[in-house]
Amino acid sequence: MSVSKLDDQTRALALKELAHWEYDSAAQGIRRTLTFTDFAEAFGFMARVAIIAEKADHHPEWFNVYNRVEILLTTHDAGGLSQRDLDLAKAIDFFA
Ligand code: H2B
Repeated sequence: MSVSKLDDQTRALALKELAHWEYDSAAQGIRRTLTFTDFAEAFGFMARVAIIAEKADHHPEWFNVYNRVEILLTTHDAGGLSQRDLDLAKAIDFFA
């Protein structure tokens, strides 16, 4: 399925709904950092996100140290932010 990069106006509008995320223009994606009580909580969250990411065939770039998870969502196939990233961000917010 083809997916296109969102234009600036659509992106700005969409980001108003995603309060925890900020746009990183250098990375062409959106970022959120989450902090959990410990590694087990952080990894449990990552496991839940991994299952939906795999089902959607859309995967986060992320980095974990102990209780912290840093996430970047971008669509490689589109060269920037797409609707798939917004959908995954909403799902991540649900688990956070
Ligand atoms: N994840 C992300 N974040 N961007 C993509 O463009 C992407 C992906 N493409 N997961 C998918 C997999 C693609 O490589 C496969 C072949 O569908």
